[in-house]
Amino acid sequence: MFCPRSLLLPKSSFTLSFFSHRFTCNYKIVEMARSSLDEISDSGAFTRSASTFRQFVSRDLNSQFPPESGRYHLYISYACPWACRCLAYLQIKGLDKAISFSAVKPIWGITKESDEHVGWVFPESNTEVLGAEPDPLNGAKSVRELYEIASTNYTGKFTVPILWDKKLKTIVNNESSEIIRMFNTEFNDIAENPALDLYPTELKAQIDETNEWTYHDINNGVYKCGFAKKQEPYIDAVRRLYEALDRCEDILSKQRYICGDKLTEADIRLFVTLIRFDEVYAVHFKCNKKLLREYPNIFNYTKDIFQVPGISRTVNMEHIKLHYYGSHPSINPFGIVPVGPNVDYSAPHDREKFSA
Ligand SMILES: N[C@@H](CCC(=O)N[C@@H](CS)C(=O)NCC(=O)O)C(=O)O
Repeated sequence: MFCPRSLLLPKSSFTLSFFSHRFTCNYKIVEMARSSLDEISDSGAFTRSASTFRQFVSRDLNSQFPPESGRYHLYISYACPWACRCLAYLQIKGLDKAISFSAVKPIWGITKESDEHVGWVFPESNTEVLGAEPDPLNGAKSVRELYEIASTNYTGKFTVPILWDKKLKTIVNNESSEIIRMFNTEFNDIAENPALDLYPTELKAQIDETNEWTYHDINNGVYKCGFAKKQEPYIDAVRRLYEALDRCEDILSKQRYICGDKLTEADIRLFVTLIRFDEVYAVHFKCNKKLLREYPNIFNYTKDIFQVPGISRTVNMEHIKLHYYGSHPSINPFGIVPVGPNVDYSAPHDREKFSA
């Protein structure tokens, strides 16, 4: 049972605190949660809901979404780890000329005048926030508007990333784990780096197995720590997070990458969380049992991935910090952004020792 907080009611209807308990009144509401902050179960634990748009760009001859150059656009936030996985693929597969992309403003804002919903919004000009740009395709003011263009009866969250089809003016897919699979294989005729295979046949089982625990305990695990509304689910999420990080440290003490001696999808998926860890999650999500910098192998590994050509362009620490510290008033009511620690991930690392 979810406890919807940001319901789509006219501003005048009720105060939000009215809804901070289990919702039992008869007024017209939108049933599904509208923001990650609302996805809290009765036990106080954060429970992420599944993505909705799940179509595939495919090289199959009768595909509704063939991999044409210039046809698709990736809407991202530089703050969002899930969106940045996709951006990382765009860069390292050499797809940035074939697939355009743009970033929203880092701090959530009101998405519509008529209600209270807060989410991703576009800036009014290219100069308003460096790195963010107005919607180049639909002139939308918010990501919510894109969902409303794509579907008239959508009731889910208005999340990034979005893979948008310019031709059919719709969302193809809003699930990053699937978008990266498409980018890995389906655009190889137009990719500048088609030979790079981050999900090779011989490693598929190992990558899937690694993704399973890294997703639940690390990628999503930090959110479970940060969004928990009761002590027990927080403690449980922290325990699992640090067991998983210890497991990574052990694996990375023996090999360069998380699935062996080759960069794979599992590394990109892990990296987007690790790069945000000391700057944000350690403070904002209370993941402070140990810093990333206290794990020598994970720390060097994070630098190693950051230095893969193209990856550093996907890391905008200003947007990352502005977003988390500025968009979750229930966690950080005054939106103060901590000044540190400014970790230098471009500094030398020791990971080449494994390639000798
Ligand atoms: N399952 C999605 C999750 C995407 C997601 O949760 N994105 C967050 C940003 S990090 C978002 O857009 N949240 C908007 C909201 O909660 O309203 C994926 O991996 O693509």
